[in-house]
Amino acid sequence: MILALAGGVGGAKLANGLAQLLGPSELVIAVNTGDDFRHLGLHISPDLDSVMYCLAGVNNKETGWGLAGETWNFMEAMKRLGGPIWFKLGDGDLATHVERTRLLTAGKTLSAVTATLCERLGVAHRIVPMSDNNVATIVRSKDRWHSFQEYFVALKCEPAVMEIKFDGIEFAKPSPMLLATLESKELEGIVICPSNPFVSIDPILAIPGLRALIDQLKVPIVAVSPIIDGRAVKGPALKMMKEMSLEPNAIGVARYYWHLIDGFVLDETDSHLAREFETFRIRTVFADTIMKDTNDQKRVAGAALKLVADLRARE
Ligand code: FO1
Repeated sequence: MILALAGGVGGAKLANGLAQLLGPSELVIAVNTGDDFRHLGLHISPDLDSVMYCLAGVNNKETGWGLAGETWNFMEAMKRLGGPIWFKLGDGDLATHVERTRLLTAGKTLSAVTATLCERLGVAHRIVPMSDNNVATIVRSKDRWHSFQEYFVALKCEPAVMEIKFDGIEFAKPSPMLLATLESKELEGIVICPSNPFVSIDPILAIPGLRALIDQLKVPIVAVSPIIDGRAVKGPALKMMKEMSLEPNAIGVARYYWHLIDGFVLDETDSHLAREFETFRIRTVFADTIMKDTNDQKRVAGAALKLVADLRARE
């Protein structure tokens, strides 16, 4: 069994590739919920939805979030009423948030609600929230703290990030399936998807006790670089690295993950960095990691799984 840690668009793509190669009993995808927030009275879980829609094959491939072929009547009506329209909720997507909120209000956990939504969308693989407790990523720019979606969507990632916190993390427990997977004898490896290390992967790793649990595991941990040729495929990862004085390339990512990972999948355009990686005790492989379609996703997932297998064979 493989555990994938995912968040955002890059996470959804690799998770989908893994789901093409592994059966539902062979893969658990644990997803960041630090981006979750309440909006218009609804519980929005952007990363869970990005992964769920992608595996259901109904995702909007242009934006990376939301549904394909979406209509926007709700937003247009909201605009006429002068309501908040900064966060775009398509008509079909809105149904997901309404149903999630209805089930949560009825007392179900986010894990149970996610399993129900996945089942209804025909997703057989296990997509689980990192935690059933509320955790909210907040970012500080100068002397102001912003909620994640305010920073990401309303402010278009423009403020320079100086500090990141995960509000409520001290009370968060790993979701039951995430914990069970980490404690399972069947676990063969962990794949860290090419998601933003600071706001997608760190919230998962920051759950109290989780890092200690991972550190004592004997299985290989492999990350796929979200930075390709000195550029973030999508989102503010590279900008954040510069703002946090980290080397703004794949080396910076590897250094950030250094104590955690055994293997690193980089894009072949970064092969000139190979010599620098010799100083790390991390096995690196270079592959074409651009994921435009399902075949690309399968190829990158295959490279990550091969690296897990190679590292296991070496032990
Ligand atoms: N991202 C945007 O840049 N603008 C939006 O209006 C927006 C709406 C939205 C609605 C539902 C949803 O699940 C995701 C949405 N996202 C939007 C994406 C979201 O902010 C990001 O995917 C993540 O939080 C970062 O991983």
